[in-house]
Amino acid sequence: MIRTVPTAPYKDQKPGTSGLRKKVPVFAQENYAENFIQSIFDSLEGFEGKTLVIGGDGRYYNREVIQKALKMAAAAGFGKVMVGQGGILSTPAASNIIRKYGAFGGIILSASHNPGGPSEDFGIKYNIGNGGPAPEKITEAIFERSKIISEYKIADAPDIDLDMAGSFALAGMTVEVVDPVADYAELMESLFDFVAIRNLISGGFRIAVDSMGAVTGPYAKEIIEKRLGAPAGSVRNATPLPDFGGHHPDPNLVHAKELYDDVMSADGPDFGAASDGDGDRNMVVGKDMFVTPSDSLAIIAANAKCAPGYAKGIAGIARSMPTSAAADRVAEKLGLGIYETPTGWKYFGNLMDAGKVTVCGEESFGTGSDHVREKDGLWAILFWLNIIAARKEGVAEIVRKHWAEYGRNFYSRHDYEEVDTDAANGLMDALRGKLSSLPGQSFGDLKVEAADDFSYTDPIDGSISTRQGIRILFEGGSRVVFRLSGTGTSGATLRVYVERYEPDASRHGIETQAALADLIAVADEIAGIRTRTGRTGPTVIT
Ligand code: VG1
Ligand code: CO
Repeated sequence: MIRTVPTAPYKDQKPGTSGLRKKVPVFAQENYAENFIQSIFDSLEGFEGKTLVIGGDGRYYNREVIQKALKMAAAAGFGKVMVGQGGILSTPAASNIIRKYGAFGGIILSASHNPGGPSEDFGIKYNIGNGGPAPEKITEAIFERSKIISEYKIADAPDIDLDMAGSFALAGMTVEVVDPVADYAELMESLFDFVAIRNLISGGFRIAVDSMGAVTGPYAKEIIEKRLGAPAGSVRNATPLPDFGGHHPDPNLVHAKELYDDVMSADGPDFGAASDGDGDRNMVVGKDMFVTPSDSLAIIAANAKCAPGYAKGIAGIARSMPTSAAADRVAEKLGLGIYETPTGWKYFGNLMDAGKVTVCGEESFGTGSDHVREKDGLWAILFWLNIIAARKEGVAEIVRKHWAEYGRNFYSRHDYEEVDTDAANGLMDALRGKLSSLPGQSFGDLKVEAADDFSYTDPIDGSISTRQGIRILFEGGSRVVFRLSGTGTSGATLRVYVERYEPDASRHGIETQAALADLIAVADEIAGIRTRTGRTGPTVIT
């Protein structure tokens, strides 16, 4: 029995960098989730009888929304839904399942690195048939639809038991509750040299993986402990919890500090890694070395042939605009194509589908390849372990040698979180107003070469994305970038990205913030961050 329910539109269902994210109480409003899910279905065509994939990162409200989505998918006419057992699917695992089984698309329930719980964040994202996040054309259509929606359709049926694997009927549609880990683990095993990594570990190389109480726990347990033989307990915080055990599941130096401190301690592990809420981000640390995500992308690209899945070499590299140019130097040397896209994984999809790039990355702890169409935290961790096993060198040695060969791109991101929205918009508008007058101006030793608001034309389909971040480029390759976050749920978050290229190896040991101090000061001078936001410093430095 299909029920048609009248509803009134909400005006705030505009997807951001990665889907719609709101606080749980917002999502729990009457028909709020239903409206958005129906708006997704109303924006798609030709899915009658086809398969939809549904899963989430296990956060608070995950199960409730999955039940709604299942019944609405049945009412909309899907033939089958594949849903992760327990409602669990990491973002890269969902992408893999969509691709592997030729699904029409997928709904991923996650607010990624944002905290979870009754008063924290929830999110819904739609992925298309290539397994990647819906492009802007579709997210725009969903938003437009959400503004005028007047009814949704839902099957009147009992809830599906998400904890029991198997096939079930739901109002004429099949629901297949699938093992969330098996296909993904098999994919990883096909890409990396598990024998070499297993030997590395059995030879005494100690690793610690922090799943931060979020979705990667079961994946890391299966792969790192079971298949690669790391001792039990190597994976920490391995049970996905609705509130992530109170953790802020963002793998960076602030939120994964415990792991970092452990690896840096005298008798700590040789290698540490962490993943975010939905499993698409990664942080990698070795003894005496934190690997910046931008460097990680460059090093993975430079050493790709170490991994069997990439032994033939890679087609090209793509990075988001704020990500450092470390990867550009690798591309140049190896004669590979390099692409600079706006922030957000959705911009990489076309390049991968067209075979232009194999490896992609973002400064925000995101790295991935064309094995799926999402960034992939565990993939990056395994890639590092494979490189370490193949080169028989530790993290710090690999990184230092990379800098010596290519030069070092000193890099840092300063976030000002929950800033007053008007103040943040005012700051960006004022910067935009200054762009034409900046080139030629000097600030101490730094002379502005160019300044613009980044705009991207997709080389495959010609679509244009404007206002993607303000860049101030200095002579010699240093730069400062300003953007407002598109994933936050309260106030505005100002992100300031600072980068300096240093070819001289004798200067590579300088502490990052010190190496960037003059640029950080100039960023404040040009944008008036302190005066406009009332903040004396950033909330998070990565
Ligand atoms: C942030 C990151 C961006 C990333 C996005 C989604 O976006 O900066 O690089 O793609 O989160 O990642 P923003 O708009 O807040 O800067 V995730 O792990 O939330 O799916
Ligand atoms: Co994420």
